[in-house]
Amino acid sequence: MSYNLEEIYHQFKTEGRFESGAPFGSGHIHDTFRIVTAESNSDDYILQRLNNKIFKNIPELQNNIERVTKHLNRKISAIPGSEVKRECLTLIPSIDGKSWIRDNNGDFWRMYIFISDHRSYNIVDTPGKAYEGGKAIGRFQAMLADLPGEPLFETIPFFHDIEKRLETFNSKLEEDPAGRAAKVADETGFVHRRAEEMKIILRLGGEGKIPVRITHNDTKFNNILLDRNDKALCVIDLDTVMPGYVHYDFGDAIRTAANIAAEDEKELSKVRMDISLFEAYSEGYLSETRDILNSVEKDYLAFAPRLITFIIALRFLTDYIDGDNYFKIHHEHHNLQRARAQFRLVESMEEQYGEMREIVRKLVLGTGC
Ligand code: ADP
Ligand code: GN1
Ligand code: MG
Repeated sequence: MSYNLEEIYHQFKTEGRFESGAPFGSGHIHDTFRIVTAESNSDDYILQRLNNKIFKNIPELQNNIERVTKHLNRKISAIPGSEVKRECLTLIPSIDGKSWIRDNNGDFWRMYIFISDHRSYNIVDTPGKAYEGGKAIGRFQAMLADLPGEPLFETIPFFHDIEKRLETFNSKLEEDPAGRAAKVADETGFVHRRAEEMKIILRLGGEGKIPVRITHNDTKFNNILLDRNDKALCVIDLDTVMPGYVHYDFGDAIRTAANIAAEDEKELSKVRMDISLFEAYSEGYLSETRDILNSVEKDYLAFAPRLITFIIALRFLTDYIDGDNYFKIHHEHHNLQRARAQFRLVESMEEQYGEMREIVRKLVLGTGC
Protein backbone atom coordinates (compact mmCIF):
# COMPACT_ATOMS: atom_id res chain seq x y z
CA MET A 1 0.00 0.00 0.00
CA SER A 2 1.42 3.40 -0.85
CA TYR A 3 0.28 6.68 0.61
CA ASN A 4 0.58 10.31 -0.43
CA LEU A 5 2.78 11.23 2.52
CA GLU A 6 3.32 14.78 1.31
CA GLU A 7 -0.40 15.47 1.25
CA ILE A 8 -0.78 14.08 4.77
CA TYR A 9 2.25 16.03 5.93
CA HIS A 10 0.56 19.28 4.93
CA GLN A 11 -2.38 18.57 7.18
CA PHE A 12 -0.13 19.09 10.20
CA LYS A 13 1.38 22.35 11.51
CA THR A 14 4.91 21.52 10.49
CA GLU A 15 7.93 23.68 9.88
CA GLY A 16 10.14 22.95 6.91
CA ARG A 17 9.52 21.85 3.35
CA PHE A 18 8.65 18.19 2.72
CA GLU A 19 11.58 16.51 1.02
CA SER A 20 10.96 12.77 1.31
CA GLY A 21 9.15 10.12 3.31
CA ALA A 22 10.11 6.47 3.77
CA PRO A 23 9.18 3.52 6.05
CA PHE A 24 11.11 3.58 9.30
CA GLY A 25 11.81 1.26 12.25
CA SER A 26 10.69 -2.28 12.98
CA GLY A 27 7.48 -1.90 14.99
CA HIS A 28 4.87 -4.66 14.68
CA ILE A 29 1.75 -2.47 14.92
CA HIS A 30 1.60 0.84 13.02
CA ASP A 31 2.92 1.94 9.62
CA THR A 32 5.73 4.30 10.54
CA PHE A 33 7.47 6.73 8.17
CA ARG A 34 10.30 9.17 8.61
CA ILE A 35 9.70 12.50 6.91
CA VAL A 36 12.83 14.38 5.95
CA THR A 37 12.53 18.14 5.55
CA ALA A 38 14.57 20.15 3.09
CA GLU A 39 16.11 22.69 5.46
CA SER A 40 18.99 21.56 7.63
CA ASN A 41 17.71 23.57 10.60
CA SER A 42 14.14 22.17 10.51
CA ASP A 43 13.13 19.10 12.47
CA ASP A 44 12.41 15.86 10.65
CA TYR A 45 9.23 14.02 11.63
CA ILE A 46 7.80 10.61 12.37
CA LEU A 47 4.46 10.12 10.64
CA GLN A 48 2.34 7.12 11.64
CA ARG A 49 -0.71 5.53 10.11
CA LEU A 50 -2.33 4.20 13.23
CA ASN A 51 -3.60 0.67 13.51
CA ASN A 52 -7.25 1.23 14.31
CA LYS A 53 -8.12 -2.45 14.18
CA ILE A 54 -6.00 -2.90 17.28
CA PHE A 55 -6.65 0.52 18.86
CA LYS A 56 -10.39 0.92 18.55
CA ASN A 57 -10.70 4.42 19.96
CA ILE A 58 -8.03 6.64 18.45
CA PRO A 59 -9.31 9.97 19.88
CA GLU A 60 -9.11 8.54 23.43
CA LEU A 61 -5.73 6.98 22.70
CA GLN A 62 -4.43 10.32 21.47
CA ASN A 63 -5.92 12.08 24.47
CA ASN A 64 -3.85 9.77 26.71
CA ILE A 65 -0.69 10.57 24.78
CA GLU A 66 -1.42 14.32 24.90
CA ARG A 67 -1.76 14.14 28.69
CA VAL A 68 1.31 11.98 29.17
CA THR A 69 3.61 13.98 26.88
CA LYS A 70 2.45 17.27 28.41
CA HIS A 71 3.22 16.01 31.89
CA LEU A 72 6.61 14.57 30.92
CA ASN A 73 7.45 17.73 29.00
CA ARG A 74 6.79 19.86 32.08
CA LYS A 75 8.94 17.63 34.31
CA ILE A 76 11.82 17.29 31.87
CA SER A 77 11.87 21.02 31.08
CA ALA A 78 12.42 21.72 34.77
CA ILE A 79 15.66 19.69 34.78
CA PRO A 80 18.68 21.96 34.15
CA GLY A 81 20.47 21.10 30.91
CA SER A 82 17.67 18.90 29.59
CA GLU A 83 16.75 18.86 25.88
CA VAL A 84 13.02 18.39 26.02
CA LYS A 85 12.52 17.84 22.27
CA ARG A 86 14.86 14.85 22.45
CA GLU A 87 13.99 13.45 25.85
CA CYS A 88 10.24 13.42 25.40
CA LEU A 89 7.95 12.76 22.43
CA THR A 90 6.46 15.94 20.93
CA LEU A 91 3.15 15.60 19.10
CA ILE A 92 2.61 17.93 16.13
CA PRO A 93 -0.92 19.40 16.03
CA SER A 94 -3.01 19.17 12.91
CA ILE A 95 -4.16 22.30 11.03
CA ASP A 96 -7.47 22.11 12.90
CA GLY A 97 -5.76 21.76 16.28
CA LYS A 98 -6.14 18.04 16.99
CA SER A 99 -3.26 15.63 17.56
CA TRP A 100 -4.34 13.38 14.68
CA ILE A 101 -6.00 13.58 11.30
CA ARG A 102 -8.25 11.26 9.34
CA ASP A 103 -7.63 10.83 5.61
CA ASN A 104 -10.16 10.16 2.83
CA ASN A 105 -9.85 6.39 3.34
CA GLY A 106 -10.81 6.77 7.00
CA ASP A 107 -7.23 6.08 8.17
CA PHE A 108 -5.89 7.91 11.24
CA TRP A 109 -2.46 9.57 11.18
CA ARG A 110 -0.32 11.33 13.79
CA MET A 111 2.98 13.07 13.76
CA TYR A 112 5.89 13.48 16.20
CA ILE A 113 9.16 15.35 16.00
CA PHE A 114 11.80 12.87 14.84
CA ILE A 115 14.35 12.39 17.61
CA SER A 116 17.54 12.75 15.65
CA ASP A 117 20.85 11.04 16.27
CA HIS A 118 19.40 8.35 18.51
CA ARG A 119 20.37 4.71 18.85
CA SER A 120 17.71 2.01 18.81
CA TYR A 121 18.47 -1.65 19.48
CA ASN A 122 16.48 -4.80 18.86
CA ILE A 123 19.22 -6.81 20.63
CA VAL A 124 21.31 -5.48 23.51
CA ASP A 125 24.97 -6.47 23.55
CA THR A 126 26.43 -4.70 26.59
CA PRO A 127 25.43 -4.35 30.25
CA GLY A 128 25.89 -0.58 29.88
CA LYS A 129 23.02 -0.33 27.39
CA ALA A 130 20.81 -2.59 29.50
CA TYR A 131 21.50 -0.42 32.57
CA GLU A 132 20.52 2.72 30.68
CA GLY A 133 17.32 1.07 29.49
CA GLY A 134 16.45 0.22 33.08
CA LYS A 135 17.06 3.80 34.16
CA ALA A 136 14.87 5.11 31.33
CA ILE A 137 11.89 2.95 32.30
CA GLY A 138 12.36 3.53 36.02
CA ARG A 139 12.42 7.28 35.49
CA PHE A 140 9.44 7.11 33.16
CA GLN A 141 7.34 5.32 35.80
CA ALA A 142 8.53 7.70 38.51
CA MET A 143 7.70 10.81 36.48
CA LEU A 144 4.20 9.60 35.67
CA ALA A 145 3.36 8.65 39.24
CA ASP A 146 1.72 12.06 39.83
CA LEU A 147 -0.08 12.49 36.51
CA PRO A 148 -3.10 14.63 37.39
CA GLY A 149 -6.69 13.92 36.41
CA GLU A 150 -8.80 10.88 35.65
CA PRO A 151 -7.19 7.45 35.23
CA LEU A 152 -5.85 7.02 31.71
CA PHE A 153 -8.14 5.42 29.14
CA GLU A 154 -7.50 1.67 28.71
CA THR A 155 -6.46 1.63 25.07
CA ILE A 156 -6.45 -2.18 24.92
CA PRO A 157 -8.52 -3.64 27.76
CA PHE A 158 -7.00 -6.64 29.58
CA PHE A 159 -3.75 -6.16 27.65
CA HIS A 160 -1.53 -8.16 30.03
CA ASP A 161 -4.34 -10.06 31.76
CA ILE A 162 -3.12 -13.64 31.71
CA GLU A 163 -6.56 -15.07 32.49
CA LYS A 164 -8.10 -13.36 29.46
CA ARG A 165 -5.13 -14.24 27.24
CA LEU A 166 -5.50 -17.91 28.20
CA GLU A 167 -9.26 -17.81 27.59
CA THR A 168 -8.73 -16.34 24.12
CA PHE A 169 -6.02 -18.89 23.37
CA ASN A 170 -8.22 -21.81 24.41
CA SER A 171 -11.21 -20.60 22.44
CA LYS A 172 -9.14 -19.99 19.27
CA LEU A 173 -7.61 -23.42 19.70
CA GLU A 174 -11.06 -24.95 19.76
CA GLU A 175 -12.35 -22.86 16.87
CA ASP A 176 -9.12 -23.47 14.88
CA PRO A 177 -9.97 -20.89 12.17
CA ALA A 178 -6.78 -21.42 10.13
CA GLY A 179 -6.49 -25.20 10.57
CA ARG A 180 -3.23 -24.86 12.50
CA ALA A 181 -4.15 -26.23 15.95
CA ALA A 182 -2.77 -29.73 15.31
CA LYS A 183 0.58 -28.26 14.31
CA VAL A 184 1.03 -26.58 17.71
CA ALA A 185 0.34 -29.50 20.06
CA ASP A 186 3.79 -29.26 21.73
CA GLU A 187 3.43 -25.51 22.32
CA THR A 188 -0.11 -26.01 23.64
CA GLY A 189 1.22 -28.48 26.20
CA PHE A 190 3.88 -25.97 27.22
CA VAL A 191 1.18 -23.35 27.82
CA HIS A 192 -1.14 -25.58 29.80
CA ARG A 193 1.64 -26.85 32.09
CA ARG A 194 2.46 -23.29 33.14
CA ALA A 195 -0.96 -21.63 33.06
CA GLU A 196 -1.69 -21.74 36.80
CA GLU A 197 1.62 -20.39 38.10
CA MET A 198 1.41 -17.45 35.70
CA LYS A 199 -1.64 -16.05 37.51
CA ILE A 200 0.29 -14.93 40.60
CA ILE A 201 0.73 -11.25 39.65
CA LEU A 202 -2.99 -10.88 38.90
CA ARG A 203 -3.78 -12.59 42.18
CA LEU A 204 -1.51 -10.25 44.16
CA GLY A 205 -3.18 -7.30 42.45
CA GLY A 206 -6.64 -8.65 43.28
CA GLU A 207 -5.61 -9.02 46.92
CA GLY A 208 -4.41 -5.40 46.99
CA LYS A 209 -0.80 -6.37 47.72
CA ILE A 210 0.58 -4.64 44.63
CA PRO A 211 -0.85 -1.31 43.46
CA VAL A 212 -2.10 -0.37 40.01
CA ARG A 213 0.22 2.35 38.72
CA ILE A 214 0.71 4.14 35.42
CA THR A 215 2.84 1.85 33.33
CA HIS A 216 4.05 1.81 29.74
CA ASN A 217 3.07 -1.79 28.97
CA ASP A 218 5.21 -2.13 25.82
CA THR A 219 8.79 -1.72 27.05
CA LYS A 220 10.38 -3.70 24.26
CA PHE A 221 13.95 -2.39 24.09
CA ASN A 222 13.46 -0.70 20.72
CA ASN A 223 10.85 1.48 22.39
CA ILE A 224 13.65 3.02 24.48
CA LEU A 225 15.85 5.36 22.47
CA LEU A 226 19.45 5.86 23.61
CA ASP A 227 21.66 8.80 22.60
CA ARG A 228 24.82 8.64 20.51
CA ASN A 229 26.79 7.71 23.65
CA ASP A 230 24.29 4.95 24.45
CA LYS A 231 22.85 6.86 27.41
CA ALA A 232 19.10 6.81 28.14
CA LEU A 233 17.34 9.38 25.97
CA CYS A 234 13.61 8.88 25.47
CA VAL A 235 10.85 6.33 26.00
CA ILE A 236 8.63 6.13 22.90
CA ASP A 237 5.59 4.14 21.69
CA LEU A 238 3.15 5.49 24.25
CA ASP A 239 0.00 3.83 22.86
CA THR A 240 -0.34 1.44 25.76
CA VAL A 241 0.54 3.78 28.62
CA MET A 242 -2.32 3.04 30.99
CA PRO A 243 -3.03 1.50 34.39
CA GLY A 244 -0.92 -1.60 35.05
CA TYR A 245 1.50 -3.36 37.39
CA VAL A 246 5.19 -2.43 37.32
CA HIS A 247 5.96 -6.09 36.63
CA TYR A 248 4.60 -5.73 33.13
CA ASP A 249 7.21 -3.11 32.23
CA PHE A 250 10.04 -4.81 34.04
CA GLY A 251 9.21 -8.17 32.45
CA ASP A 252 8.86 -6.93 28.88
CA ALA A 253 12.10 -4.97 29.07
CA ILE A 254 14.03 -8.01 30.32
CA ARG A 255 12.39 -10.16 27.63
CA THR A 256 14.08 -8.00 25.02
CA ALA A 257 17.10 -6.46 26.79
CA ALA A 258 18.50 -9.70 28.19
CA ASN A 259 17.74 -12.09 25.30
CA ILE A 260 21.00 -12.54 23.39
CA ALA A 261 19.08 -13.67 20.29
CA ALA A 262 16.42 -12.06 18.10
CA GLU A 263 12.80 -12.12 19.23
CA ASP A 264 12.04 -14.45 16.30
CA GLU A 265 15.28 -16.50 16.31
CA LYS A 266 14.76 -19.67 14.29
CA GLU A 267 17.70 -21.53 15.78
CA LEU A 268 16.37 -22.16 19.27
CA SER A 269 19.73 -23.18 20.71
CA LYS A 270 20.83 -19.54 20.25
CA VAL A 271 18.07 -18.18 22.50
CA ARG A 272 19.18 -17.49 26.06
CA MET A 273 18.65 -14.92 28.80
CA ASP A 274 22.02 -13.43 29.71
CA ILE A 275 22.20 -12.99 33.47
CA SER A 276 24.63 -10.07 33.34
CA LEU A 277 22.24 -8.15 31.07
CA PHE A 278 19.44 -9.00 33.50
CA GLU A 279 21.51 -7.71 36.39
CA ALA A 280 22.46 -4.49 34.60
CA TYR A 281 18.88 -3.67 33.59
CA SER A 282 17.67 -4.42 37.12
CA GLU A 283 20.34 -2.18 38.61
CA GLY A 284 19.37 0.73 36.34
CA TYR A 285 15.68 0.20 37.01
CA LEU A 286 16.01 -0.06 40.78
CA SER A 287 18.29 2.99 40.93
CA GLU A 288 15.20 5.01 39.97
CA THR A 289 12.44 3.05 41.70
CA ARG A 290 13.93 1.48 44.84
CA ASP A 291 12.20 4.07 47.05
CA ILE A 292 8.87 3.92 45.24
CA LEU A 293 8.08 0.21 45.03
CA ASN A 294 6.55 -1.69 47.92
CA SER A 295 8.15 -4.86 49.24
CA VAL A 296 5.76 -7.25 47.49
CA GLU A 297 6.37 -5.51 44.17
CA LYS A 298 10.09 -5.96 44.71
CA ASP A 299 9.69 -9.61 45.78
CA TYR A 300 8.00 -10.48 42.49
CA LEU A 301 10.19 -8.48 40.07
CA ALA A 302 12.30 -11.53 39.23
CA PHE A 303 9.17 -13.47 38.30
CA ALA A 304 7.94 -10.75 35.91
CA PRO A 305 10.12 -11.66 32.88
CA ARG A 306 8.81 -15.23 33.00
CA LEU A 307 5.23 -13.95 33.00
CA ILE A 308 5.56 -11.37 30.24
CA THR A 309 7.66 -13.57 27.97
CA PHE A 310 5.04 -16.28 28.44
CA ILE A 311 2.18 -13.87 27.67
CA ILE A 312 3.83 -12.56 24.52
CA ALA A 313 4.68 -16.05 23.31
CA LEU A 314 1.06 -16.98 23.96
CA ARG A 315 -0.10 -13.95 21.95
CA PHE A 316 2.16 -14.88 19.00
CA LEU A 317 0.85 -18.45 19.16
CA THR A 318 -2.78 -17.31 19.40
CA ASP A 319 -2.29 -15.04 16.40
CA TYR A 320 -0.75 -17.94 14.48
CA ILE A 321 -3.74 -20.17 15.24
CA ASP A 322 -6.05 -17.31 14.31
CA GLY A 323 -4.43 -16.88 10.87
CA ASP A 324 -2.15 -13.87 11.58
CA ASN A 325 -4.57 -11.01 12.09
CA TYR A 326 -2.71 -8.99 14.73
CA PHE A 327 1.09 -8.78 14.42
CA LYS A 328 2.77 -7.79 11.16
CA ILE A 329 4.44 -10.89 9.76
CA HIS A 330 7.23 -11.24 7.21
CA HIS A 331 6.67 -14.87 6.19
CA GLU A 332 4.04 -17.60 6.50
CA HIS A 333 5.02 -19.18 9.81
CA HIS A 334 6.53 -16.08 11.40
CA ASN A 335 4.23 -15.97 14.41
CA LEU A 336 4.96 -19.62 15.20
CA GLN A 337 8.68 -18.98 14.93
CA ARG A 338 8.32 -16.02 17.28
CA ALA A 339 6.28 -18.06 19.74
CA ARG A 340 8.83 -20.89 19.78
CA ALA A 341 11.73 -18.51 20.38
CA GLN A 342 9.85 -16.84 23.22
CA PHE A 343 8.91 -20.17 24.84
CA ARG A 344 12.57 -21.15 24.71
CA LEU A 345 13.37 -17.85 26.43
CA VAL A 346 10.84 -18.69 29.17
CA GLU A 347 12.73 -21.95 29.76
CA SER A 348 16.03 -20.12 29.93
CA MET A 349 14.56 -17.80 32.56
CA GLU A 350 13.20 -20.76 34.51
CA GLU A 351 16.68 -22.29 34.53
CA GLN A 352 18.16 -19.09 35.98
CA TYR A 353 15.30 -18.08 38.26
CA GLY A 354 17.21 -18.69 41.52
CA GLU A 355 19.99 -16.39 40.39
CA MET A 356 17.55 -13.75 39.16
CA ARG A 357 15.87 -13.66 42.57
CA GLU A 358 19.17 -13.38 44.36
CA ILE A 359 20.32 -10.50 42.13
CA VAL A 360 17.12 -8.54 42.73
CA ARG A 361 17.26 -9.25 46.46
CA LYS A 362 20.77 -7.81 46.72
CA LEU A 363 19.98 -4.80 44.53
CA VAL A 364 16.88 -4.02 46.56
CA LEU A 365 19.02 -3.91 49.69
CA GLY A 366 21.44 -1.64 47.81
CA THR A 367 24.35 -3.98 48.53
CA GLY A 368 25.12 -4.67 44.85
CA CYS A 369 26.09 -8.06 43.47
P1 ADP B 1 4.96 0.40 16.75
O1 ADP B 1 3.83 0.46 17.75
O2 ADP B 1 4.53 -0.08 15.43
O3 ADP B 1 6.13 -0.33 17.34
P2 ADP B 1 6.45 2.85 17.34
O4 ADP B 1 5.72 4.05 17.84
O5 ADP B 1 7.25 2.08 18.30
O6 ADP B 1 5.42 1.93 16.54
O7 ADP B 1 7.40 3.33 16.17
C1 ADP B 1 8.13 2.41 15.36
C2 ADP B 1 9.61 2.78 15.33
O8 ADP B 1 9.76 4.12 14.82
C3 ADP B 1 10.28 2.82 16.68
O9 ADP B 1 10.74 1.55 17.09
C4 ADP B 1 11.42 3.78 16.43
O10 ADP B 1 12.49 3.14 15.75
C5 ADP B 1 10.82 4.79 15.48
N1 ADP B 1 10.29 6.00 16.13
C6 ADP B 1 9.04 6.18 16.61
N2 ADP B 1 8.88 7.44 17.10
C7 ADP B 1 10.07 8.07 16.91
C8 ADP B 1 10.55 9.42 17.15
N3 ADP B 1 9.77 10.35 17.68
N4 ADP B 1 11.83 9.71 16.81
C9 ADP B 1 12.63 8.77 16.24
N5 ADP B 1 12.23 7.51 15.97
C10 ADP B 1 10.97 7.15 16.29
C1 GN1 C 1 4.11 -5.03 19.67
O1 GN1 C 1 4.29 -1.97 18.95
P1 GN1 C 1 5.50 -2.82 19.15
O2 GN1 C 1 6.02 -3.45 17.91
O3 GN1 C 1 6.53 -2.05 19.93
C2 GN1 C 1 3.01 -5.23 20.71
C3 GN1 C 1 3.63 -5.63 22.04
C4 GN1 C 1 4.44 -6.90 21.86
C5 GN1 C 1 5.47 -6.69 20.76
C6 GN1 C 1 6.20 -7.96 20.47
C7 GN1 C 1 0.21 -2.75 21.01
O4 GN1 C 1 4.98 -4.00 20.10
O5 GN1 C 1 2.62 -5.86 23.00
O6 GN1 C 1 5.11 -7.22 23.04
O7 GN1 C 1 4.85 -6.24 19.54
N1 GN1 C 1 2.25 -4.00 20.86
C8 GN1 C 1 0.90 -4.05 20.89
O8 GN1 C 1 7.29 -7.68 19.68
O9 GN1 C 1 0.27 -5.10 20.83
MG1 MG D 1 7.29 0.07 19.00
